[in-house]
Amino acid sequence: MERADYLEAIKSRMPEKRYIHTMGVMETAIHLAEKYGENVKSAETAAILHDIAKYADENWMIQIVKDNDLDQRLITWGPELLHGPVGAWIAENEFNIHDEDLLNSIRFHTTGRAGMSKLEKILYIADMIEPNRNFDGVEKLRSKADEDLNKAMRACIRHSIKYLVKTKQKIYPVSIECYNDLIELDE
Ligand code: DGI
Ligand code: FE
Ligand code: FE
Ligand code: FE
Repeated sequence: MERADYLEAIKSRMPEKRYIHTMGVMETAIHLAEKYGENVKSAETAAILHDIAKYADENWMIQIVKDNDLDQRLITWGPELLHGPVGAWIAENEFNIHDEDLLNSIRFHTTGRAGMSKLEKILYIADMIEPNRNFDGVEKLRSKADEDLNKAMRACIRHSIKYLVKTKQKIYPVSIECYNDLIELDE
């Protein structure tokens, strides 16, 4: 499928604001793929599909997790963490995408994980810094993303963990593993 087909397919599944966010992630992911030598088409497709499950029915998503032997902790973690793994399931089963790296980038776009691939980092970062994001500190993350992909990834996961602590949310162990994996990088 081409860009226009994917965009058409996601449009009816999300409110306009999320669609605009998705276009921003697409633009940013393509830019990062060009800059860091990743497959541009993979980055584009992953970005377009990354939030496809964001508005899916929670009970349906829980059923997907149960039926497909996904991490069962997702069931009790609340809806936010379901849409990545379930989005990857939709990409595979509805859009016939079997590129495991592309699927993983969707699967882990909310939590990150230890040992992320270049494409996974690109999508995680693009999701966080796309032009429509405007939280405190986003400019710093944007300039890091233009300097070094790993340092940008570390800054992004650090920002996420800090945010979760500040808002008193429980932290999914996979996010902690991502943080630990990157924290040893040289400043
Ligand atoms: O889907 P988006 O809004 O574009 O972005 P996202 O997929 O990165 O989702 C962000 C949400 O996920 C945000 O509300 C924080 C939440 N989140 C990320 N990691 C964790 C988490 N929530 C909990 N409880 N634990 C986590 O480890
Ligand atoms: Fe998301
Ligand atoms: Fe994110
Ligand atoms: Fe997103």
